[in-house]
Amino acid sequence: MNVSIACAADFSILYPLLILLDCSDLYSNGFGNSGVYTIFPAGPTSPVQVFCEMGSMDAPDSNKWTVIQRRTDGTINFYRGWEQYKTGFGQAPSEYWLGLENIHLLSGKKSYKLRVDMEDFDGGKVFVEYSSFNVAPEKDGYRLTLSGFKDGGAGNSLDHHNGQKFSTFDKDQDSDATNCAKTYLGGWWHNKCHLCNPNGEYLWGESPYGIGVNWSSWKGYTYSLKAIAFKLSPQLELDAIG
Ligand SMILES: [Ca+2]
Repeated sequence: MNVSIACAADFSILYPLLILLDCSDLYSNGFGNSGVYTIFPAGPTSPVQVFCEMGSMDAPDSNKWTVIQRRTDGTINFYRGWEQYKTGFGQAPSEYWLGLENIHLLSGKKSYKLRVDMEDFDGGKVFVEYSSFNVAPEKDGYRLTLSGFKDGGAGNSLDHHNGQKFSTFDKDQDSDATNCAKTYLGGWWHNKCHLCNPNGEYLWGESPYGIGVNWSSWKGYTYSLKAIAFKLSPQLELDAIG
């Protein structure tokens, strides 16, 4: 008994030293199952809980996704201010925002691609991918940079937000005369104002214009999605060549 406890304690000390930056690193270190794990994008003293999608045992070379944003049921309030969007909020494995600082640090340490998976309330499922994804430091407003769009049926609504700084109701860095985050009820890389609003109010389908969890190029501005998740995976060499 004492032996197993000692092993567990030793392991928890060693864990950060492996520099487990993301879910891909966890997979490489023997953690093969999807689920909630602790990663260290800001270094060994700053653990962060995330949901990892490790793919299937049948396809060991498939992408290992680190989920950075997730809406599934409306249990978490996403109408929050700058400090909370900066540091993160919510609960893995349910609904959460990993935090702009963590996302920035992650995206600076490896070359990542982004996948966004979405579901409506009628069983429809679509996605988009971008072959590169980066979030700048806070001094540049956590500016978003994307390229290499691939359509899985949802359309390119996120492109409108490419190059934008992040805005919250208490920090307006958008390109509109109004306060987009306040009008549309969610922190986002708002432009003038949005073509997608993944952090908007969770509203179960048909809903007032622009304030729901919208992806306009798929379901328009008056439909709030059932689920959406933003996830990162390191670019594979094949992706870089392609
Ligand atoms: Ca504004």
